[in-house]
Amino acid sequence: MTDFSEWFHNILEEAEIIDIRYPVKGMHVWQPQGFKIRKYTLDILKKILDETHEEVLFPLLVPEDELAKEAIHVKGFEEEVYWVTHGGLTKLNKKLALRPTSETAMYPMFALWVRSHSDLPMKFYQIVNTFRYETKHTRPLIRVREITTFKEAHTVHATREECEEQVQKAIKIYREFFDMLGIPYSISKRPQWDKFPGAEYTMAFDTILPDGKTLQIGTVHNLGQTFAKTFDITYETAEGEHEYVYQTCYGVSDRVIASIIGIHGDEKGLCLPPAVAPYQIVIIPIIFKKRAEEVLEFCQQMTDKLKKAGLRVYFDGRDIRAGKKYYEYEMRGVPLRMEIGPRDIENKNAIIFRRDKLEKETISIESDEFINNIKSILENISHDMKENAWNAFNKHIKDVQTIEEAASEIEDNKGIARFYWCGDEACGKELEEKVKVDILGIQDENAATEECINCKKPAKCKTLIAKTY
Ligand code: A5A
Ligand code: MG
Ligand code: ZN
Repeated sequence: MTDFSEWFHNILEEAEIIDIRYPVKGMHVWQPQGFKIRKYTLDILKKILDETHEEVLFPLLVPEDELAKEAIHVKGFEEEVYWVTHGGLTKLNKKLALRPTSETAMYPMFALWVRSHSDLPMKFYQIVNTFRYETKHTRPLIRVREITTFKEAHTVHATREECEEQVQKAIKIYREFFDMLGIPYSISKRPQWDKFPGAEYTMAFDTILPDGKTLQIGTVHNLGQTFAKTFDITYETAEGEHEYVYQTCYGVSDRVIASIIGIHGDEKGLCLPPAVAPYQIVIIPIIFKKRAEEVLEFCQQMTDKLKKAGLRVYFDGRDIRAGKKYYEYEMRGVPLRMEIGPRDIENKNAIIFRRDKLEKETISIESDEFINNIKSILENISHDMKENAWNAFNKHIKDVQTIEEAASEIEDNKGIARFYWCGDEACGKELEEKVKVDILGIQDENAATEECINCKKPAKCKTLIAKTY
């Protein structure tokens, strides 16, 4: 991929994922193909979350006074909030914000819901659109002003320890989610100056897109008691005392879909993990003048059989050249293509083409055992795509000893540099300036005997730096 940004825009259009011509900057239209990928991605996430969380749905509009209550939080979002000021021709007494995120919509209600220690923990999530008037360059799915696919989870706990444990549980949930999509990631604690407004600390997942820039694809925030104190969320202990709760929240967005597209795609277009592909298999009849009916009939039966086995299958019986269809489904990223002609029917064979490896093989379709074979090929595809993506990712994350090495890692090798650091804000900002990068975050590591790459003072941790989206 010579120019990722151009490739990305082209594929969104050609594969009919989203239409970016909607006449509001940073807001786009999901088209049927994109919507299906989004749906299957969310199905995976919901399935994981539903085991331990409950789904809710809060209003889009947040009253100005609630939004303004948590001073640090509102400061962090003040430049990004869209306001509703009128109802028809009537000026509203109280302005209403389009949620940039839902803490200030949810937590006044949490204050009513949480009564006693026996109500806790509470774990909720919702999948909604949120609005952020982003001033940085907007990009489809990557930095949008209407985040259409915002999954936010919010949890409430009695103790600091349990809250801390929830942060780890959320990290585990996101690991599982990204693993199922074959998206590689690094996990680090954001520096204090880059944490979520109002959080005690923020843990972030970052992936690397093909241009070498990192993309934050998920965050987990430990909110401590900050919001509990602002919104007066308390519970009664077994001893009858009133205590403030501890809270976490964590979110992912449309960026997950951007990563699926960007990380697995190649020169031929999309390459979709079977878990989220709108169609996992496309069946193409190979038709000659004779026996066309027979082949079409056979392909239809094959389609029904595979569908019955729970697979998402599309039978393309259009009367156009097979080569044209191949090109189209390769571009659309369908994981498996099955080609069936008159000779295959005679020999009880089919040709299978793997989108990820661009390799063909002949499989037997003599007995219905072949369905299990196809399922295991799809599993291999998922496995190989994930491994391939992680190999590429690991090549672009390097431990370095000097600032020069860090700079050349980022310039030439396009990725993340990792090194010892003192943890000091002034030193960190100087580093960001020198190498023209952002500090992604820190990873705790025994650093007692090491020195900071920049100021040479004793190191406290390892840090990751990269060019970021
Ligand atoms: N309430 C918490 C969960 C929250 O809002 N966290 S957050 O601000 O970090 O956003 C969650 C995730 O949304 C981020 O990790 C990032 O992946 C994504 N995100 C943030 N702004 C975005 C934007 N303008 N466009 C697309 N995704 C965005
Ligand atoms: Mg922002
Ligand atoms: Zn330092």
